[in-house]
Amino acid sequence: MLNNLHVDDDRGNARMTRPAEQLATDGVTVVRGFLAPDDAADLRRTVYEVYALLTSSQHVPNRRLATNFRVWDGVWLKALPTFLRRDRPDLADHYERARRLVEAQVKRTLGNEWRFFPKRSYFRRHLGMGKKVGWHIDADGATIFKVAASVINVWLPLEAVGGDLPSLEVVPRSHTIMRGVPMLTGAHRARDDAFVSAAGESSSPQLQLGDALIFDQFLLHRTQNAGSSDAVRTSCEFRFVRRSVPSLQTLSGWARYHWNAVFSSDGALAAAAKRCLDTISPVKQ
Ligand SMILES: O=C(O)CCC(=O)C(=O)O
Ligand SMILES: [Fe+2]
Repeated sequence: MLNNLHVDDDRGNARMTRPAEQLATDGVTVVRGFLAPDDAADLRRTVYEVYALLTSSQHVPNRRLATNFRVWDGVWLKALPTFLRRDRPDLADHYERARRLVEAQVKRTLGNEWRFFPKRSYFRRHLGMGKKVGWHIDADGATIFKVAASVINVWLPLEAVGGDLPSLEVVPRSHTIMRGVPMLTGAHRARDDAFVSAAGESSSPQLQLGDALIFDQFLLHRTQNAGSSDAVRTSCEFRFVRRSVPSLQTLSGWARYHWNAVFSSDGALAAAAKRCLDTISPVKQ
């Protein structure tokens, strides 16, 4: 059974559940029926209503909520409750209930130490192949590592994916490799095909409404190359964080991250040098 965290062995010692174990070894796990059918349908309805509300809103007071929605049809969950509470308290209650359910399921499936991380959680509406996201890890691609060392994405598609609509394509076990690879800090934080095929074989799981794909922030993944140009797929990216004792690997990751942020050709030092040069020798018109 997937839902018990502590399975006792013959001597009564607790060990990890299969999803927790698989998440640790493969960096990714699929949990079928993560949400019960009614709960999944409620979540879907709620997310669709949030999209309808944001689409029809003349003014969204929170700037980051408004910008994410305008630029990539993303809904930033940190600002969502306050926005809903003001205009649609009924929808705020529905969202809160769904979020709590997801959190309870994460704790039950993976352990009590995981906490919801709204600052890096979103709904995403993927409109056609134009919005396809290329190969990346969330650690640098979604600037997660900057904020926390141990983070997972509980990815819940609100339509069946892996057939007509794109699932996520993942490279199992790539999280171990990627923890040892310098993170990207510039505007382009994608990895190319050659890099990814050297990291291992990929797979694109078929998922139904209610299934969850849960993965580590260092796992290589992208939007599956599937679906027509007018495909619409909506999904939830609920990220969860846990306290972790900083390991040597984590500390060297931090060091590498900040080293890159300062010294790379598009990092802070390069930007400062450019500003300085621009001041000394302004471009002639
Ligand atoms: O929705 C997609 O296709 C990409 C999502 C993604 O990269 C993520 O949830 O981290
Ligand atoms: Fe991602």
